[in-house]
Amino acid sequence: MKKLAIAALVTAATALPALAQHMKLEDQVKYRRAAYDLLGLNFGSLSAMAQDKKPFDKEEAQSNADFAAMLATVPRHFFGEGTDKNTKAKPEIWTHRADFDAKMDKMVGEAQKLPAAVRSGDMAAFRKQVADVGHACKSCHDDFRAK
Ligand code: ASC
Repeated sequence: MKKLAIAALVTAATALPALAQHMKLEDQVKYRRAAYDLLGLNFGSLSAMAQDKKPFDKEEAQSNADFAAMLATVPRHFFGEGTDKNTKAKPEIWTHRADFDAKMDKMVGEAQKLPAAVRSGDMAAFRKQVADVGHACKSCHDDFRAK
């Protein structure tokens, strides 16, 4: 069931770039916020486990990691020109788009290493990967997200 749900999400995600081009600006904002919210919930759970703020549960961690890896790919498609209005997105996203894209690439790449890190059963590797994702999130927020 879980695998099926993830497969459906992954299939849906492959059609995102074309979809986003036809969306109203405010709908793009809704879409990326929904993805970031769900990413934050899944990554927050992994982060809590990595810091022993909640017990490590392998099944939950695998689900969190699989969802985080997929959700991480979503927001970049929903930063069309003009979608900074009434948001924390800084205008620098569009004046420094290559830098923004590079930071997105880094975050997506690190998030996509989470499932293997969880499945390895190596807690040190898991903690390191969670930290690497957290740094990648923060690096983009520092430059491109208003406080
Ligand atoms: C989270 C979350 C973020 C990142 C960031 C990492 O759990 O919601 O935005 O980690 O705080 O520095």
